[in-house]
Amino acid sequence: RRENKRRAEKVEAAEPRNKLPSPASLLPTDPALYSGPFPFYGRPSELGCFSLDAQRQYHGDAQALRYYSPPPTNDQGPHFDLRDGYPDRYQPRDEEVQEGLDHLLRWLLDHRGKLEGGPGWLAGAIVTWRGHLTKLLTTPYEQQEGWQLAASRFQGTLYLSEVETPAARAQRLARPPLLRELMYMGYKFEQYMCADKPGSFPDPSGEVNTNVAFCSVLRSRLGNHRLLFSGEVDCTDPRAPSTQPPACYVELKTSKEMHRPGHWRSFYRHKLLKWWAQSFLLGVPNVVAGFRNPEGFVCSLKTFPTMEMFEYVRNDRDGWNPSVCMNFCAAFLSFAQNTVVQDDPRLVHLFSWEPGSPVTVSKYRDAPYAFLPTWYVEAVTQ
Ligand code: 0WD
Ligand code: CA
Repeated sequence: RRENKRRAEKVEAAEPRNKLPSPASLLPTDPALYSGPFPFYGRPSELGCFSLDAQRQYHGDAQALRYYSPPPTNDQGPHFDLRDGYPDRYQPRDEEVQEGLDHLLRWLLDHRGKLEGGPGWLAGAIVTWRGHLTKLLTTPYEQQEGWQLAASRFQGTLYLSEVETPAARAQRLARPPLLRELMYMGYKFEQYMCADKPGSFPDPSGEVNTNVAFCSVLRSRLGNHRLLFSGEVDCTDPRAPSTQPPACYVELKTSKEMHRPGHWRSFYRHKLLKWWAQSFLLGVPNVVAGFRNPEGFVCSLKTFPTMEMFEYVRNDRDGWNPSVCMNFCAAFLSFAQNTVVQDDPRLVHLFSWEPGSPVTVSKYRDAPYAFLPTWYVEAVTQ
């Protein structure tokens, strides 16, 4: 505890000078406080999409969308070498570039005039990445990693953009070589499972470039909160029962091969929670997992329907509950809506959370936390 306090003081001392007097309220995160009935969550509907190319340049189309193309099931199963091509055929994205909401704002700028419900709809909405909402959903059960979310209100809309915590930054900069390779292996699995065109086959001989991304933009509602968010989608299944997005989308994951019941238990309690939260938010019906052996080969695949994931922990005292996740997220969004009252793109409320503590708030003006870019603010203000 004393160690924590000393660390807190150090952070305080390094705090930017433009910190403003902060609201004193806190939001608790204990699961027991959020165990009510499942709140309303609207079926996410896709408003559009965009792509990022090999140079991380924005395109307002689906050019980066790939097609689900699993190996034939009649033979002995897959034998994917996930380490193939590492590091010589790997172009990793530059993680020093903090993009904030920029790509999503670019999409919004091009489409805000054509949104259903008119300009009034957007003024009452929350705009963010799906990944940020995933972190909110899993917060009541998270015991390792904290988060920081910057919030600004502008023309009524509440924008939420993640800030990398000092601990996350330190971990990223000191990432061990084995972990770097493991990250590559996740992307390599996508390459074995996806084709560039419907009806064609995967080509694992090429490069793995993690600048490339296909993002879906959706709207939904959680309780009384209107949401406009975007998430990266791995691929679409041309043979899915519904060809309508997001019902045709497939999420791909890799995980360690498991051999003991205890391994599976722990997988259901921790990993499946994250997989569920991420895919449920966007309305992705299936997650296809590739299990890798110690040599880095995927020799078995398993499809987890998103709506069946909770069944694995329903009777587990140490499991997770979707209602808790969604109720906490709704409570956080209400907390944020009530805290960020001033409409000002240069003003930021920074919501910070560390496991074992409640969510705290601090308030800043301009750099380094302001995240709505001038090009966006000016174009919308005109
Ligand atoms: O600026 C930031 N702090 C962040 C930006 C944090 C998280 C995401 N992003 C942006 C990136 O531009 C990325 O293209 O959002 C996009 C992905 O958004 P998302 O769907 O909301 O994020 P999430 O659900 O956390 O991740 C989806 C996929 C990941 O797949 P896995 O299977 O590992 O969950 O997006 C990728 C990754 O492949 N991804 C990222 N790609 C680039 N930069 C990032 C990132 N920071 N985080 C996840
Ligand atoms: Ca994935």
